[in-house]
Amino acid sequence: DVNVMKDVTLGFGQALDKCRQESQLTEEKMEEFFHFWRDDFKFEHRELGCAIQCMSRHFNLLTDSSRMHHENTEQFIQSFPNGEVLARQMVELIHACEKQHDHEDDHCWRILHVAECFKQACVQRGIAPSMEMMITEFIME
Ligand code: BOM
Repeated sequence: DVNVMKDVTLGFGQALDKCRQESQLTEEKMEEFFHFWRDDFKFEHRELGCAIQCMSRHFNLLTDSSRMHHENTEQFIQSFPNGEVLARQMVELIHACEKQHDHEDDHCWRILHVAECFKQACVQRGIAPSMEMMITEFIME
């Protein structure tokens, strides 16, 4: 459900400010985290992968080898309203994307490519929120 994805993205995005410095992700490279869902968003900056790694760590969603921690990620998603309707599906989508990119040794690059793959999978399944929804909600908060 696109509403759940909107809430999870905004929740996850709360860690962006904290992670900007250590990942070197400038506002020029990504202004707000919800821009992730823009149709024309380009996954080209390694710094974004580093920032997603830092943000995931912040919520304790990664294992020691910087892969998704399945149980913690499922619980994190379930902590949002109606999160249980998407939690399993999201964990499965991310895991399928991890398997596709497992050969990539650099954690930041791998996570960037996993994130892009995850977005594409969400768009295909119709669970990606629209930018209109994201902006409206972001302004209301
Ligand atoms: O192998 C490393 C796993 C990293 C997961 C990357 C997933 C991409 C997340 C970016 C978008 C997030 C929106 C919601 C948060 C879901 C937890």
